[in-house]
This record gives sequence, structure tokens and C-alpha cells, in this order.
Amino acid sequence: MERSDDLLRLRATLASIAPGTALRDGLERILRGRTGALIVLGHDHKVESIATGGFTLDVPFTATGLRELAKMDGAIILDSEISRIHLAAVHLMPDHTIPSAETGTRHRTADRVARQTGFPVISVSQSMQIIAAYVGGTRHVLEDTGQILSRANQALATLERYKLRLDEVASTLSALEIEDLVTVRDVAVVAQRLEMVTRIAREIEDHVLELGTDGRLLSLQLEELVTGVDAERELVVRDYLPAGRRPKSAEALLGRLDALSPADLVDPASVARALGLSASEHLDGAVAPRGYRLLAKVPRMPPTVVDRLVEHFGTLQKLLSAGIDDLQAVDGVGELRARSVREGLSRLAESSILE
Ligand code: 3AT
Ligand code: 3AT
Ligand code: MN
Repeated sequence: MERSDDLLRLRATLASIAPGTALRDGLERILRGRTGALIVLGHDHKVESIATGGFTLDVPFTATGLRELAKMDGAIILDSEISRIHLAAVHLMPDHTIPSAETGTRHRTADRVARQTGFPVISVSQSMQIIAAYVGGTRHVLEDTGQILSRANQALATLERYKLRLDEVASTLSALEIEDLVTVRDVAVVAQRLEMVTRIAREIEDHVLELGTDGRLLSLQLEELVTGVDAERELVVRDYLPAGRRPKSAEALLGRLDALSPADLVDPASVARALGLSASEHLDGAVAPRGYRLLAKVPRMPPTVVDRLVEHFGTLQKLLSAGIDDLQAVDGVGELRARSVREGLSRLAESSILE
């Protein structure tokens, strides 16, 4: 998914200070020792140019080493990989004209150094007993595992509900597709549900990242709920890509779905517009799928063969009425594969009778 650079860097930083990492261990030790710290995660000439005093160490990074060095005043400079400690007890003098809303010399320095050097800076506040990460212009305060887990579990419960609803509307769509009764609304509702599931899953992914080794169970639960959702989202878009649009533009439409505001996402008409389905006048207009999504449910079907089948037949209805011989006319489809397509589609048709 599209994400801004700052956000990507924040995620990378949160991963490097998540529970289970040596850096987090060191930060926790500093917190327990009731001293503070100012730690720059990167070392180059830019950092050197604003650093005065201190000691050059250039030793391997250890959590205990970090804790000992934090007893001294000043900043600690690590390398970006967090494998070495370069300098300690350094006085940092970032450009004081860089605006910062932080108070306290430690936190203002952390903020300015992060903005000026582009490296993440971690502060451990002695007076407030909190760990914060400064990345670019953003500040992220670390929460403890329990707090994050309780929010993550709430999100997981929501995801479970969304997923149930998605499964319902998706199987309704399958049945309508087979009977050739699909309307714009049916497609929009499935796309909407897929998008909602994707968004909440992303939120949980952020929690998983921040939880590090404490998030392993959560990660498994998430994985189980969202397997195949990304693929399904793309297949729905390709199935109903307006005629005349090149297959490449499916990505652009996914981007538009992604960019919908929460208010627009709950409105099927907005979702339909994002999918390029607005030309079909209104939500009750009939539309027909190409067949990508249902073909993907046929076991052992290589994607290239799916593409060729759709290219050849054009619509799911034509695929459904194609005989073994018709299917064999497609490049790469021999008798065996033709039979498995035929049987696979028939089985899908039988199992998706509308209630
Ligand atoms: P102590 O002997 O510990 O009092 P120090 O030289 O070790 O002094 P610190 O780095 O511990 O000094 O800083 C102590 C406080 O002094 C932190 C901050 O509130 C204040 N301080 C230090 N440098 C400045 C500065 N340039 N401008 C404003 N306040 C400063
Ligand atoms: P706390 O929340 O009290 O930890 P603070 O922002 O109030 O942080 P202080 O002025 O109390 O910060 O300074 C605490 C220490 O922060 C002093 C020094 O070890 C470190 N520090 C502050 N400014 C700098 C700087 N420019 N370079 C290196 N270390 C600094
Ligand atoms: Mn202070």
C-alpha cells in the first residue's frame, strides 16, 4: 500500500525498538535505572558536524553498554543498523532555528536532530519516564505491551466481525455472478467490505510491528483472518474493470479505493465511482464479471491460464457455458486442464445456489 516516506521510516524505527530487540532491552534498562537518554540512530558527517565533546568508542552495541553510557550526560550516537556504539556523552548542537514544540532541552534537541539529520532519535525522559521516537517531523511515544495489546485485541474483534460480513457478501456475489444477476451495488458492497477489512488489518499490523516478539500470537490471528483478502480485492477490481480500460489501470482503481475517506467508504455510490462503475447510471444497473475471481477458486489454476481464459471468453457467463472443446481452444489448456476448469466451475455453481 502507498504510504508516505516518514510513515515508512517510523515503522522501520518502531520495529528496531520493539520488544525482543537489543535496543529495546537497553531502553528498558535505562528506564528502570531512572536515568534518561538521548540516542541518535545513525552516524554520518552531518551528525558529526553538530556533535561536540564526548568520547569516541566505536564498540559493538550491547543493551548493558547502552545503559552504562546513559548514566553520563549527553547523547549517544549509534549506527543505523544498531550494531555499533560510535560516540557517547556528546553535546548536540542542532540548528536552533528549526522549529520545535518540545519543551525541555533533551526533547527539543531530539526533535531538532531528527529533523536536521534525517536519522531517527530516541529520547528516554528521566522526569516523565517515557520513551519517545522522533522520526522526521513526527514523535511517537512508546506504550507498554499491555496497553497496545488491549487496543489490538479490540481491533481484532472488529476485524472478525468485518470478515464474517465480507464472507457473506462475497458468497452472495458469487451466486449472483453465476446467475448473471449482478448489479453495481453488489460489487460496491463487496469492494467496500474488502476495503474495510484491509484497513483494520493494517491498523493491527502496526500494532504487531510495535509489539515485536510480544505480538507473535496476534500476528498469527491476523494472518488467519486476512489470508487471501488482498488478492480478492484485486480480483474484484479486475472482474469489473470498465470496458476499454487497460488491465494496468486496476492498480489505479485500487489506489482510488484506498484513498476513499471513511465517510465515502460507507457510501456504496462513492465506492462504485472509485471502481469506475459510475457510468452504469445507478446502483441497480446490471454489470457482468469477467470471471477472474471465480476462476481463482478453481484448484491448481496457474494465473497465466486464468488470464488467457478470461482474454479468450471475455465474460464469466461465456466461460460457464463453454464445453471441454471450447476450453481447449485456449493456449495452454489441454484436455486435463479443460476438464478441471469445467468441473471446478460446475462445482462452484452448485455450491453457490442463492438462498
Ligand atoms: P550539573 O553539574 O549536573 O548540574 P551539567 O553540566 O552536568 O550540570 P547537565 O547536562 O546535567 O549539566 O544539564 C543540567 C541542566 O542544565 C539541563 C538543563 O535544564 C540545563 N541546561 C544545560 N545546558 C543548557 C542550555 N544551553 N540552555 C538552557 N539550559 C541548559
Ligand atoms: P527529561 O524529561 O528531564 O529527561 P528534559 O528535556 O527536561 O528531559 P533536561 O533539560 O532536563 O531535559 O536535560 C536532561 C539531560 O538531557 C541533560 C543531558 O544529558 C541531555 N541533553 C539535553 N540537551 C542535550 C544536548 N543538546 N546534547 C546532548 N545531551 C543533551
Ligand atoms: Mn528535565
